[in-house]
Amino acid sequence: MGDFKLTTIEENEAITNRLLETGAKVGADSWQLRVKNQTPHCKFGEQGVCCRICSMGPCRITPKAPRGICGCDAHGIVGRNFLRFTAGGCAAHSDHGREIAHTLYQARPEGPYKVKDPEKLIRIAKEWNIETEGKDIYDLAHEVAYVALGEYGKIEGYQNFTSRAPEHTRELWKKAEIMPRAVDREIATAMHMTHMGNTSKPEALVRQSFRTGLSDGWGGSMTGTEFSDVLFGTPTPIETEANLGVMVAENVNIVVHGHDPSLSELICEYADDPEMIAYAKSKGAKGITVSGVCCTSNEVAMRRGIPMAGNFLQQENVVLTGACEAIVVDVQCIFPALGPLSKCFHTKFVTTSPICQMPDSDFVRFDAATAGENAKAIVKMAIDNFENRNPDLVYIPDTKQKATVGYSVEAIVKTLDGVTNSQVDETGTTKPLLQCITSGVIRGAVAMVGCNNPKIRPDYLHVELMKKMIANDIVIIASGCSAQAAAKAGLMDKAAKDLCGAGLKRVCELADIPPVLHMGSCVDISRMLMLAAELAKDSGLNISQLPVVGCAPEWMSEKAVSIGNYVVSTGLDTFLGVDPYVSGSDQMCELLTNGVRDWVEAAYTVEKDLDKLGDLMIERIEEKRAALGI
Ligand code: CUV
Ligand code: SF4
Repeated sequence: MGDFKLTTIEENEAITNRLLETGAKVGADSWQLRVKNQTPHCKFGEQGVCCRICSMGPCRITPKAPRGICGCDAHGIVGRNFLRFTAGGCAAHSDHGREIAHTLYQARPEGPYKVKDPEKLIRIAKEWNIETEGKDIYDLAHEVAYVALGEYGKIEGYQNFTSRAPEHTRELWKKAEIMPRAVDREIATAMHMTHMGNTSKPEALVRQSFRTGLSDGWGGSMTGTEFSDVLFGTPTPIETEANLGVMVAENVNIVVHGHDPSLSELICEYADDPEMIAYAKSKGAKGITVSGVCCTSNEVAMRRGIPMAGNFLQQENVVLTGACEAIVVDVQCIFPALGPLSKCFHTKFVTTSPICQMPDSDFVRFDAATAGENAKAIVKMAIDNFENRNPDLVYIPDTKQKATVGYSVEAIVKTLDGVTNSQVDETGTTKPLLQCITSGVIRGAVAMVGCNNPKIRPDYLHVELMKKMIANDIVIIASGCSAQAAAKAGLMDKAAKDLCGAGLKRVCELADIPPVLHMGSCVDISRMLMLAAELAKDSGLNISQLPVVGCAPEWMSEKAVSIGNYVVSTGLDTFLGVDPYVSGSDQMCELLTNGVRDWVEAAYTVEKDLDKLGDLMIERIEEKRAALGI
């Protein structure tokens, strides 16, 4: 253990630079070059004061032109843009959830999609008052999936999953009129409200932003998480590795990228198939290595221990290794750049979803009915491509770190059972964790989430903030590209306990956990909501009283804003390191960073300075503790 060492940002940057040299050799473009061409960014866009929702515009707000042609002011324009941003994110997450529910609807005992966690299925059915007695598990799966699909367009009532939120939270939502109705309806309402000549009142736009976000977090995303668990298994702690060094030069390398585990699960299965491995050997490879990028990577890492090649801003790097036979993508966060880039190498860029179609890719339409054959064909395509590699271009950096991943709520509860020795003996609840927090052994928790963004040195804020938090006895639960940043750095290696304060270190030792817990992909931020809800219920406190905050220091996508909105609406203060294009309206800024506290007992903080951001989070956690007298 003594030789444990984090991988530094500088080391990762050196790797990237080395790979960019290969890129230069073959005339490849890169995000690093494109950023230069796009900088400085448009000021109007940055401040959110550009409107082009009708063809009288586009209108831009300046001191001399304080209103658009229709008379809308900066606050209305910024507010509408913010709501549309949210709607885009909610649509993406929720449609992903819908796809998963649809996959469950097509699950069959003979596969390729089966029910791997029947217990969870039954639990959800009971929650939703669906009769389970004496039912065949697949009949039940279809019935529950049908109801889940109906949640997207339900005629009346609220999202079923909101019943998991504490009573107090639901009261707040009702009072603020942000209780989420049908998912599709919230997205449509958002689009309708922001049509030319509708809402321009910031307060109303923020309310709908929150309601739309909530329909994501307590609707679409939770559907994605829960039914992925039903189909592919609820994650339990598992060992894996992270960073580009997980790719293997002698093997056929398949990289899965995107979000929907329906594709990657089957790719992994076929890559493991003895027949396929034999085929790979017949083509001169030693075997097949599947690794991942972005959230689809998190999904298969959590359930299968599939290694993580990298996060969002490393997606081009996997191709630049010259050793990637196929990068197979489903939906979201995929650079269109992968098409032209793959053409500079032998790499096959395989798109699979009608939702995500890109030039310069091989499109293999993936659907539940033919998924088995599709996955097999893709694995075969990668194997056949092995011999086309140009050995002169191959460079796989040997950098990687060990990581323990797979901390679903169920796994966290189970892992922490028995850690505390005293009064608490309630197993299967969050009480042991609560006791660690109340006693001060752990000061609190930060949910670290979200993407990379070229505006910030990749991973820098994620990793530095995590180091600072754990040194202060604040445990990290992480998801998305933030989790991958942690894994690449080594923070998900159990040996990272040595970087913790004495209290957290002790808990890590007793529970045998790393100080940064991998909770999954971005839709799995719904796991964090469930954990917060459980902690609140088990402690008798409101969610907003818990010494827990959320943080997305390097976020970039619309989905991240939808997430931010549901995390804040759920009562957790949320810290951002990148401004969500709202600086052009003081009224919008005021609402988001303060005003909304009256509705949901939490608000946003935007802070670009690393040290300040970290200090503010610690301060907030300590304030919450002080208010509780702990
Ligand atoms: Ni959905 S949304 S870059 S992969 S975390 Fe990664 Fe996570 Fe952001 Fe995308
Ligand atoms: Fe301009 Fe108003 Fe049209 Fe927007 S809606 S483009 S502000 S005229």
